Amino acid sequence: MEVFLHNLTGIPRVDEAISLMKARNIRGLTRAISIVENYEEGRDALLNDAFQRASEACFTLGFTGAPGVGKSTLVNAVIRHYRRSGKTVGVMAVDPTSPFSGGAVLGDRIRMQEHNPDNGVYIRSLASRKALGGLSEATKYALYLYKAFGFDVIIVETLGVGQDEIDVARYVDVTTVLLVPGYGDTIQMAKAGIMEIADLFVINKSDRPGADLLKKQVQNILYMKAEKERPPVLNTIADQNEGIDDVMEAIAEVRQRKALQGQERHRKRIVEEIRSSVLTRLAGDAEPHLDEMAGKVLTLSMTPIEAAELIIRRIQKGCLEDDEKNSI
Ligand SMILES: Nc1nc2c(ncn2[C@@H]2O[C@H](COP(=O)(O)OP(=O)(O)OP(=O)(O)O)[C@@H](O)[C@H]2O)c(=O)[nH]1
Ligand SMILES: [Mg+2]
Repeated sequence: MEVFLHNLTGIPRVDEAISLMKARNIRGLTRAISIVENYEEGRDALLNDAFQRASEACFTLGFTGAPGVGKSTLVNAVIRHYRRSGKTVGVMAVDPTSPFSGGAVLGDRIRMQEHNPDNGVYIRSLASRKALGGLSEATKYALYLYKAFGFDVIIVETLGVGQDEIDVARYVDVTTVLLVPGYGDTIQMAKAGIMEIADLFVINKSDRPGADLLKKQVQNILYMKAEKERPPVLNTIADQNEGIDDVMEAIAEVRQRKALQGQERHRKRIVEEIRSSVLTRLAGDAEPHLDEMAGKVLTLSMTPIEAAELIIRRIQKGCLEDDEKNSI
């Protein structure tokens, strides 16, 4: 028996979509994405709910690169890797040039079909940017829906061609940029913005001539970066499943490094907050002494440095007296 009631058309309403999502029924997610895509009434309520429930435990991965470099083939291999360890995977194929049923996207759906009967994998293409008023916005909202649904791993496939795609990369934890030998524009692409967002470079189709040369070229460009932040460059032959283990290992390392950096950044922010509180407090404590000390400096009985020293001693003495009082 169906647990959820539906309206006459059989399409879940917004509240039903939210309930289905909470019950981890995939129909809820499919419906939720449509509601967001089509700006249906109740869209904000749905998104607010998703924002609140979005799980930060989801690991989000981006794969980007020019058309045909083998993104979907690599993503397939990555899905297989995670499924072997029982993780659920949500995939989003973002293609700004294709409408929902367009060529490349349809191709993706067929190629990734091998995972469809498997309940642990959900694959969906996002509609064109026009339908959503901005590709990166659309992806951001869809990511929240995926996170609210609670996949263990979320994968976003994008064409690495424009600013929008670069923005999308900022929403995911680890971004992998795919290049292939023999594409005249790869280095050009690598130089434009993509360099900034890549956590990892994969030279796919390494069965083709020029793979080693391309790897060296990319590594040369990356020398500009500090060693700690230099993205690894790996070779794969995705359609033969070659090099995938190394990619997975590199992704895990990057994830760990970025998590540590995140903690370090957070720590630095806290240190700064404490420092500024201390300075404000000390300046306040020094305030009542400043006039008197200025007089002494004016009559040349003290230098400003000695005056500051004296004030600090007085403040410290005051603290000691306070401590003594408190301990009684
Ligand atoms: N020779 C060779 N072909 C590959 C390799 N990996 C993928 N391919 C083939 O390259 C073609 C494109 O692969 P896709 O995975 O669809 O590439 P994509 O980047 O997802 O393409 P779009 O989504 O259309 O941009 C397919 O015919 C794959 O079988 C590889 O390592 N070597
Ligand atoms: Mg593809």
